[in-house]
Amino acid sequence: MVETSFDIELIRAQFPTLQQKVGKYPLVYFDNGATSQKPKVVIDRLDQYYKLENANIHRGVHYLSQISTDNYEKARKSIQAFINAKHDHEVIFTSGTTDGINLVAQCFGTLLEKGDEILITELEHHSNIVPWQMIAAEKGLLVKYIPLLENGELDWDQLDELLTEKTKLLAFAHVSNSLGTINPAKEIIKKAHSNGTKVLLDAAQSLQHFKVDVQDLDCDFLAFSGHKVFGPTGIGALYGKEDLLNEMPPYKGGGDMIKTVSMEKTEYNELPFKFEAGTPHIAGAIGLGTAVDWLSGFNYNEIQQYEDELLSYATEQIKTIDGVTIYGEAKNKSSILSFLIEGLHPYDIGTLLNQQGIAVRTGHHCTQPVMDHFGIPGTIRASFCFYNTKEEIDLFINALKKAVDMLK
Ligand code: 7TS
Repeated sequence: MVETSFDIELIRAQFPTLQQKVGKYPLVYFDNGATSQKPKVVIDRLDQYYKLENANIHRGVHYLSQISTDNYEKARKSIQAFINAKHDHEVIFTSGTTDGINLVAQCFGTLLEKGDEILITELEHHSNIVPWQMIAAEKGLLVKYIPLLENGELDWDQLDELLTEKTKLLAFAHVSNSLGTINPAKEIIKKAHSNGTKVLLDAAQSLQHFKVDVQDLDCDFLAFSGHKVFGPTGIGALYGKEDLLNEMPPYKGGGDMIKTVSMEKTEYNELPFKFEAGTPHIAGAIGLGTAVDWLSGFNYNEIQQYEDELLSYATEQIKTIDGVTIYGEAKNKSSILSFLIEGLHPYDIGTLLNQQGIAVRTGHHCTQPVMDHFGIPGTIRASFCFYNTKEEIDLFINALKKAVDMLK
């Protein structure tokens, strides 16, 4: 029995999407790794913004523009508090994790020289691989990888050897989106720093599951997406240490990121505006502020314990099905269950599960090097959130058994 001290029915009641049926089946949403559903408080906040507050920010002296600007900057402070950044201007609004990583690759990348090295891992989402390969090709840098082990953990023992005097940045996922592995971020960051290497943490899959404190971790950059932490799509944030952000040139040129522009030259604005060219996703930022305030109202220890119990229960149950292989059995693992069933195509399983109201993801999950490592084209991935229940896992397992019977 999954025990919880928080009231799961009260939590679920806040999510309109979860109240639906898919045909005659209740929706079982196990695609939280891709995006989370939104609580009513966030939906209402967006509604209020567009109904009553809509105006462009930082430019107007009028009533609505001032309200919008205040709320946008208040959202930045909410995110500062959420990740415990030292200053609010260390929080840059982006369109998501991908955008944040690209910003660092381009702007920090500008400071690097031919022959410098970027260290990433074999476990990364494509958005933490491709931007580094792009800047490496442009600047003549070398991208190196921490290798993956069979159980889904990274071979961090190789860190000392892979870090050289040329390694300027280490970038890695806090939590793997395809295997659920939780990387020992604090310890790794400390080692990288002792080599003089800066660290970017891809927190796309961690903030929704456990407390992340940028000052405690001492990461130099951290990127995350709003839509995975109960906020809107198209918004996210990049945290960067003040001195590094100041040192880096801007990412995009345009309005709001400048102090003065003449026909000859431009003087850039101060942080955080230097990195926020153009009209931003104002509603999104405000909605994200509401989402992280809402999430901060929970006790993370309870969330983590509850999700661990869900994962253990699902893992135990799925092992009763013949021919199941689980990918990712790290000791420290987040609530992601990736698996295959011998002889069956993941896509067929996903389709039959969908016909029974179960939403899972199939494919390579934008982590093709991970799939190559295991010699498979993809997996079926069930990813859980604290609004999921043991009863939903039972529905999933029964639906999976039915799908297997139909296909075998
Ligand atoms: N990094 C990790 C670890 C991710 O899981 C994702 C998205 C990203 C970066 C990119 O985030 P975005 O919001 O900028 O797209 N992961 C997934 C997934 O697992 N299924 O769909 C998106």
